[in-house]
Formats: sequence, structure tokens, C-alpha cells
Amino acid sequence: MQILNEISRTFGEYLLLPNLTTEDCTPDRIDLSAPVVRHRVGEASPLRIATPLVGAIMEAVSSPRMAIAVAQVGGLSFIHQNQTIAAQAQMVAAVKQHKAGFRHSDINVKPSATLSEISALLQAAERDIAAVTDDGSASGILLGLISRNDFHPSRHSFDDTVESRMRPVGQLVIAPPSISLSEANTLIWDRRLDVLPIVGKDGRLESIVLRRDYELHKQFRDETIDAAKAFAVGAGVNSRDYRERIPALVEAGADVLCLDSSDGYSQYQADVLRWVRSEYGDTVRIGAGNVVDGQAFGYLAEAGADFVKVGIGGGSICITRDQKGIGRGQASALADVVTARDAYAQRTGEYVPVCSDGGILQDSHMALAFAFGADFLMMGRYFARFDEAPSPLVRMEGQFFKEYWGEGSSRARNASRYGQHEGLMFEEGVDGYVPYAGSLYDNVSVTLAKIKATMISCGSTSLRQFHETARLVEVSHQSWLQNTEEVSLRSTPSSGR
Ligand code: MZP
Repeated sequence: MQILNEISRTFGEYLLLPNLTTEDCTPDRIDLSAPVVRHRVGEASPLRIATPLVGAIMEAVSSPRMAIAVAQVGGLSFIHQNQTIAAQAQMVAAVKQHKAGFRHSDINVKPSATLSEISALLQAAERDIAAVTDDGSASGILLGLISRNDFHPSRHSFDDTVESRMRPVGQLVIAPPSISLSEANTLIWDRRLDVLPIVGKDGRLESIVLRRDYELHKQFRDETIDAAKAFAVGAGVNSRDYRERIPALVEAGADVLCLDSSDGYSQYQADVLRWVRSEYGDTVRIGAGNVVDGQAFGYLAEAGADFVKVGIGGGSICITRDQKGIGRGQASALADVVTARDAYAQRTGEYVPVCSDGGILQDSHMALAFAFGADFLMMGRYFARFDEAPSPLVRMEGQFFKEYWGEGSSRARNASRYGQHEGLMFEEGVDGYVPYAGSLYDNVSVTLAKIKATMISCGSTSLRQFHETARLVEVSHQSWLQNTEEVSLRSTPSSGR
């Protein structure tokens, strides 16, 4: 037995000290781009992302719709592996086949919903318009559109149905799936539309084109796309059925793979990494993890990992530390792994990016993770709150929530992630709710603005410079308690985000 002379620390235990802000530190000059996979030091990574945020490999988070939205804002998603090989490959293929500029309809209702329900939904999502479909889904038969301008409390009973006030499909400008993005945008401007529904021959809503996406496109100039301009997407794999799963995912077009395990410091992972190298050379890129120390990083990097994911027990839905007594505070884990990454790069000339996975409870923790040296961040709770997450939206006591559950919960029963051989014998995650936060696009804009503001205060224009020059101080228990009390007193509309 060995007791390390260290306290396991998390992000909330640190604050950044401002450095000198110079004239070149303006939001438009800040480069948040990050390498995703291994590359020679001084050369570009074959896969880079403009927005260093990545969706978790979780059923409550990853779906084609989420993957497309995250790639649109310059990040990356991984389709989860706790499903059949055919189902996962189909999700990957759906992302690769999606046409840029066309998005899944965010907010959809049945015609029988009440005006009160749609009003609350639009308000919670901070949106103006919703599609009305026969089954209330994003791919149901389109029956109409309803916007905030179609009803008013002083003129209409909020117990009336959406059907009574919607603009029926016969009165709408719609377009077929064959329309190009530039034709769709011309139609939007010529006919002064806010939204153009794209409807298939069977009357089903396929996607929508929004006027506001023009603005978004300006804001998120760097979508994550492949050489053929299709959205990039990752996929989770495990160390059990990899010989069958990986070829199917590669065939479906996955741009990068990631071993999905709660504890990746294992011979099983090294076996998969070596198998991928021998089968595919460098044409298939695969990350490994999760680990919490430099030794484990070194093991996986030597075995050929293209990136290494850090984090055990810090996930918002995770109870691994209670169940197994394993884990490490995310800040301490990152500091150790990042030191090993930089030493490995110096020794071998190969840079293996580090992904900080889980435990981001508020936006300021993202800046701290980058200051600690993370190349990019994987997040579950953050993305699960958005319209684009696949989990259901539920209303409780007048508030909207999205369901969010861990891969180690009895709902997901992801035994391969937890190395449990006889199915899931005990839980390592919980099944719960997160406050609904509306559109991913709006939230990511605000998050990026905050990260950039922190970097400006710290005098940095790139993540590498930020890591190299950041000055962190530990927060005393007393000031941490005081801050927590102050936070609970604040009640701004965005405080839950
Ligand atoms: P968070 O962003 O919600 O804090 O954490 C998401 C991360 O938690 C995932 O990427 C994954 O590594 C981890 N996770 C997923 N399920 C569980 C669980 O059931 C878990 N324990 O810890």
C-alpha cells in the first residue's frame, strides 16, 4: 500500500488570477481550436475542432441530431456504443448523410396541445416558433406552424388547442428535400420567412432552414466537417465486440473512435489499440480512457491511443466513487496527465491530446479545465439540457426538465463500459433530470463568450498560451462556502445554465 502525498482536488477549488490584457486580446482574435488526435509536434492534427467541446458517449446525449448540432458549432460528438452494432452504424451514417444548413426541427407539438403548453415551451426554449406535427415529433406529418405572434392571453383562451391558432400547412411556404441550401435561403429572403419547412413526399417534416442560421453561420464559421464537407462524427467502442463493431463503424463513415470505459488503464484497451493499428494503420483514429494519472496516460499513449480521456468518478451522474472507492478529483487528475502528455511529446515528438471528461458543473469550470491543460472537454450534463438532446422533455411543477441518466445506471445497463461481466450487477450511475436550457446554439454562443472573456482577462489568445501562462490559486474552504451561499442567493434567469 502506498499513500500519495496529495489531496484530490476538483475545479471549484481553484480561481484564476488575471494576467496583463494586451490590445491583441479581443474576442475575434481568440483561437479556441484544438487538436483531437495524435500528431507530430509542430504539425497540424489530422482532426482539429474549432470549438473544443465534445458530446459525451451516452444514450441521454448522443444521437444524430445532437452530433449534427455540435458539429455545426465546431465541436464533435460520439455516438454511444450501448446498442447493437447495426443501430450505432445507422446513427453514424445518418450524421454523414445530413445536408449542412438543414436542421432537425427543435420544437414540435401535437395539434391537440394547448396554447398554454406551447406558450410555456416557447418561453422556456426562448424561441418564437414551433412545428405542429401529427405525433409531436421532429419527423411527423407536418400540419402547420405556430408562433408567439399567433396568440395572445388577452384575445385567446390558453385552454384552446394549438390547432385552433396554428397556420395550417396549406398556407405555408414549404420546400422538398431536393432543394439546395442556397435555394432555400433565397426563398427565405424573397418570401420574408423566418422558417422554411422541408417536407418529404409523404408529408413528413424532414428538416427546417432558419433565417437565424445565417447569423449563426457567421458566428460559428468553422463547422467540423470532413474532406467531402459532411459533418464529422465520432463513435464509442468497447473492448469486447471491437472486431465486429469497429469495421461496421468505419464503413458507416465514423471519423474517429473512442474506447468507452470507466477505467481505461487496462490490457484490454492496449489490445484494441494494437489491433486497430495492425488492421488500419493510421487511417483509423481511436482515443482511449478513462484514466486519472500520468502513468496510465503513458501506458495508453505507448499502446497507440490517438487521444486520452481523463476522468473517473467526477461525472454529474456518477456514483463510482461511492460504489468502488475509485477516482480522483478532476483538477488533480488533469494536472498529472497533462504533465505526462507534455513529457511524452518532448520525449517522442508525438503530441497525444488530452480530453477532460465530466465534472463540469458550470461554465467557469471549462476555463479552469483549459487552464489545467485539457485540449478539449467531453460533457454530458451540459449537452443533455438542450433541445437537441435525445432524452424526453418533462414538465414538473411548472418547470421544464430533460431526463439525464448515467451509463452505469440501471436504465442504461452499459455493462461493457463498467467492465461488469455478468450484466450490470450493481449501479455506478443515477437516473435523474437536468433543468431544460433551450437551444444548443444559443447556449454554446454564451459559453464560448464566457471562455473567451476569461482568456482575455488572463491575457491569452490561444488555449496553448492560456495553459502555459495561467496562474491558479487554491480557494480556502471559508471563501468556497461564502461563494456557494452567494450563488444560491443570486436568481438571474440564466443562473441555472
Ligand atoms: P458530466 O458531464 O455529466 O458531469 O459527466 C459526463 C461523463 O460521465 C461521461 O462522459 C462519462 O465519462 C461519465 N459517465 C457516464 N455515465 C456514468 C455513470 O453512470 C458516468 N456513472 O460516470
